[in-house]
Order: sequence, then structure tokens, then C-alpha cells
Amino acid sequence: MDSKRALAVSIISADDAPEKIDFAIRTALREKKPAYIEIACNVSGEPCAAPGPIGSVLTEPASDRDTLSAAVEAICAFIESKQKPVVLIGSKLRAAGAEDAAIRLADALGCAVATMGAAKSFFPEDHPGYVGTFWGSASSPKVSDIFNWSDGVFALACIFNDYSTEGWTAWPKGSSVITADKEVTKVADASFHGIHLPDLLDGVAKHFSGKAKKDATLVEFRRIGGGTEVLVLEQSDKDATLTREHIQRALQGIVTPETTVFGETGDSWFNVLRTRLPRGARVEVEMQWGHIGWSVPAIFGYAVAAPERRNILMVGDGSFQLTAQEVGQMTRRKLPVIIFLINNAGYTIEVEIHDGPYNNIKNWNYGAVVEAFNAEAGQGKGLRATTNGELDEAVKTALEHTGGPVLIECVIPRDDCTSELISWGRHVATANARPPAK
Ligand code: TPU
Ligand code: MG
Repeated sequence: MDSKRALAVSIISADDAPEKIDFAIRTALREKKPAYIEIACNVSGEPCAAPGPIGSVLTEPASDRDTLSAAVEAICAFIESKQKPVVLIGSKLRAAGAEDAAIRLADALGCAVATMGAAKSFFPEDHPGYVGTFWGSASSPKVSDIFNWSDGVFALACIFNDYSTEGWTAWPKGSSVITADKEVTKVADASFHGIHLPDLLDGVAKHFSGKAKKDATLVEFRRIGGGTEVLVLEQSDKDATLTREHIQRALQGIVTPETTVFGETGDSWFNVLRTRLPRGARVEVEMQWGHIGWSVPAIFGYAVAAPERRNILMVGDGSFQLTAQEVGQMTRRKLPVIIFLINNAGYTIEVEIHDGPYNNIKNWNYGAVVEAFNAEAGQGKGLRATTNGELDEAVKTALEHTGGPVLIECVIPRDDCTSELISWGRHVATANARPPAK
């Protein structure tokens, strides 16, 4: 069930309204996906049967015990048979309610744990087993080496598609990989349904706790120098032309445990992935479809629901132009979202995949756009930085500002991007250029 919505129901009579509405709400809660309820306007005011206790909507059926113990046994036998296992965390872990159980599993196994790009922040980065992002050549330093060396991958709630496998070049599959998900767990030829992921992970953790750690991948990761790289924090020249690296440094400097960072499709993905997260900090990215323009309305909704957090958006100029009007909503709701708008004069991610004149966009005065939304009473603020010093000043202003969003237009050259973007872009371009399968 990887579609965008769980289901849709249509209510055309009051008689079956309670049943259909309960079904839709129950499914939305279980699947952690939207459910649509359509109510015909000529029945919307009609009386219907009173609902029963809420428990019937909220209670989850328990894991099937026999299936659970068979799956746990199969996974434990798989891991026992491996000398160099690793755990890979995927983006469906949170919807499966298994973030805490994954920590207990990692504690029990003691092996290296990596997150996929789309699962950034779904596992604590200060955990001793955490090694960084696994994403082919866009992986954190040394992580890809450890995955290549490993003889067994335990893939938790992962989505493997062209983006997340870097154009199918970094796709853990085959007999040395087991996958466990909200819907199905697969070990070799066996598949198991009807179990909750936290129950499964706890079963495996229980088996391994107190035994000798399966920590070869973590020991080797440290041996080859993994996890030692630090973002250089020394001051850059204040008057120098603004660079991507300095923007990254500025972002890193304001990420607290109460911060949520949204990263839009584009080089913003890779900048956000490079950010070190203290425990509690969250990241939201949308790598399933990578549809540009997602992030501005997404962080608006998030900030309405969690105004107490420091909500930061990093978005490219191209993506921003699709949904810029949602900043007006932030202004209306007085939400102090901080927006790093990366103005690199076009679609740089596409430049790196396949360049052409279609990657150019009309430049905007982005700060003025935000101020235009203020009209009579809004308190949105637009700032512009072309040097390192100007960005530092703008960030200070943004942190102090209340009562509305602050957008900082960060002007950088078109080709100033992360090394991950150019190498990932190359791999995806190669995959996209394959002739169609017959
Ligand atoms: O950092 P940078 O310059 O790559 O980001 P920016 O400026 O936001 O540009 C993003 C360019 C981009 C496009 C045009 N990334 N993917 N696409 C293809 C695309 C087109 N339309 C939608 C809805 N989603 C897409 N991913
Ligand atoms: Mg751009």
C-alpha cells in the first residue's frame, strides 16, 4: 500500500454513514495515510445512529502469535548465520510505530545502523551504532564501504525506488537481505503477514540481548575512520561571496533538539542530509516522488500543528516558485518559520542530471514577494544575503523575529552544490537514459 491515500468512501445515505466513516477513520489511523470521506450534501444534515465506543475505531488487532514467532525465529537464524550484519532504516519506520523498537534492536545487536535518505532523523544520530546515511555514492563518508563489506542487511521499512537506490546502483537485494515492514516481512523465500513491526523487532532484540554483540560492522567502520569527519566550523571571511558551504554552516548552527528542518527536492536534500542532528531534532523530506513545491505548504501545515518547534525550511528557487503563495498563509497565522531560499539561478539538480535552457528560471525579488503578502497587517520579513557576513546577520534577525515568517534569499553561483548532488545526479541520469525494457 504505497499509494498516497489509504481509501475513499462515499456517503449517499445516512443509514450506512457511521459504518463508512468509522471504517475511513480507522484505516487512516492504521495506515497513517489520508482517507477521503465524501458526503452528499442532501444527506449531510440527516440524523443517523449514534456511534459506539471509540475503542472499536482505535484498537489495533494484535500480531498473530504463531506468525510472529516464526518470523522472529527466521530473522534470528539469518542474523546468527552472518558475521557482518548491518541494519538499514527506511522511511516507513515512523508510520509503522517502530522508531523506539529499532533502538532496542540496535542496542541488542550492536552492529552498524544507517538511515536511508528519506529516513533522516528516524534513528537517533547520537546512538553509538549510528553511522550516517546509506545512499550509494551520496552516503555519509565510509558508510557505503561498510555496506559493501557487510554479508547481511536487515532492511527495516525501506522504500527502494530509482531515487533512493541512486538509479538502481545502490539497492540492497537478494539472499543477503531481509526486509521487514508494516505489511510484510520477507526472509529468504518466506513471507510473514499480520504482525506489527515493533513486536517483531522486540522479539529479535530479546533473542540477542545478553549475547555477544554482532558488532563487526561497527568496529570496522571506526577502524576505517568513519564517523570522525566534522563540519568545519571556523568563521569564513565575512566579506567573501556567499557559498553553499557557508549556508550549510549557518543551518547547522541553529539546529536545536526542538528544531524540525524541511528539505525540498534539489540540493537542499543533500544539505539537510549533511546536517548533524542533536537528539530530538527532526527532518522532513519527500523523496518518494520528489515533487518540487511540496515543502512550502508542508512546513506551513507542520508549523500550524507544532508552533512550539523551531521550524526551518531549506528550499531552492525553482521549487519555491511553484508554491510561494503558501508563505502568505504563514503570515496570516503569524508563524515564525525560517526559510533559507537558495537562489542558484535555476534548477541545479536538473542541470547536474541533464542540462539545457529549460533549467533556467525567471529571477524574482524573493524578499519583496514575502513582504507583498503583508498587505495591511502582516509581519513576514524578506532578507537577502550575497556574502557570508550578510547571511550571519540575516540568521540573527530571523531568530529574533516573531509574529511571521522570515525568508532569507541566499544568492550563490549556479554550480555551487554538494558533491553528493553531482554524483547522485550522474547515476540517476544514467538510469533514466536506459532503453525501455522490451
Ligand atoms: O537546488 P536546486 O537548484 O536543484 O533546486 P530548485 O531550484 O528548487 O530546482 C529544482 C529543480 C527540479 C525540477 C524541475 N527538481 N526536479 N525537477 C523535476 C520536477 C518537476 N515538477 C515536479 C512537480 N517535480 C519535479 N521533481
Ligand atoms: Mg535552484
